[in-house]
Amino acid sequence: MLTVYSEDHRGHAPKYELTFGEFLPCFEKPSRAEMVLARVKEVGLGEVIAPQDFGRAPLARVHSEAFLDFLEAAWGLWTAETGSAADALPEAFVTRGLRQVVPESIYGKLGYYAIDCAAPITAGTWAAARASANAALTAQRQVAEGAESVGAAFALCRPPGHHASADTIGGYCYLNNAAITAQAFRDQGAKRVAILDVDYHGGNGTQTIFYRRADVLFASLHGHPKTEYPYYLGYAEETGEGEGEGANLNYPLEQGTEWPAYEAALDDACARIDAYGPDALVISLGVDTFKEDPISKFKLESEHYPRIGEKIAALKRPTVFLMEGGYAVEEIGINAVGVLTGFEGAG
Ligand code: SS9
Ligand code: ZN
Repeated sequence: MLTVYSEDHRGHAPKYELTFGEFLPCFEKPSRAEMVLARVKEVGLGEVIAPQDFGRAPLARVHSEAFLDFLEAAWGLWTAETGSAADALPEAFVTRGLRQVVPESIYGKLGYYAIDCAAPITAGTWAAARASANAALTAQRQVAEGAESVGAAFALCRPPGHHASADTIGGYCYLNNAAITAQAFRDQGAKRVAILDVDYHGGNGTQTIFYRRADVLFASLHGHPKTEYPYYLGYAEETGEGEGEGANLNYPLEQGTEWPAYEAALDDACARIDAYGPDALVISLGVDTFKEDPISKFKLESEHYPRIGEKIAALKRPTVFLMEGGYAVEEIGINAVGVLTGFEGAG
């Protein structure tokens, strides 16, 4: 399987995030991608190519222009206003009773466009986020134009994307790579696209972007939001709205979930995706479901990841895998690439 990887992610190495009541060193760090790349090479998964630059147009199909302007300008505005070399983070948020205005201050803008303090902006964030989206789009193009031999491709995206909505960042995410990829398939003629999100955290950004649409099915298995980030979305009763009714499937699972319950949910999601009949499949591939993950509470073991890949392969659709979360850095390569080799072995 082809891997798309850019070194530009290294320029995005924020220092601290707010987690467990403290500013802790960021869990989402460059070594994550390096470990996955090393494993891709170690198992000989296939060729590794650099992304092409698709420009801003495919990003703007999913994100608002104002949001993209903000992301591009944020670091410059931050340094100009604060003179600080620290990472840019919000200090107030637009919650109930406040006005939806975009203030002049970068602090005000950050609070308007961010949902939490886990998506710091640094000098290299915009370039890294763009390279990450370009990796996704390059993988998409390979699969869409694909010779028979390219039934699937892997974009080694960093930073991840599934918590970013049309106009918000959060949870280590800036541009929603899965949504951008699904939209690209649609814009190139796919009638229906399915996104399967297996990251531990509910893909609130992806859900929101497609919530009123029937042309993109979103199915997500994740830690139950009653106890897990992102807390305010990802409940089973969220099934879509208007034309999108029935095209949003959440599988919230309890803390401590082990393979049997996970497999049952995954089988159900795959059956629903199969019945939907998508022309293409996008996988938000997070491996923070692993038992040793430092911020998550499922109990999957390394041997289970190839089985996830086999189940995805059984759907027999053109498939783009996008790297999302996974914070047990030592095993992130084994687990993420395990899904891909499982997919290939089944094919
Ligand atoms: C855990 C804090 C989680 C954000 C997590 C984002 C995961 C992205 N107590 N904070 S895949
Ligand atoms: Zn996650």
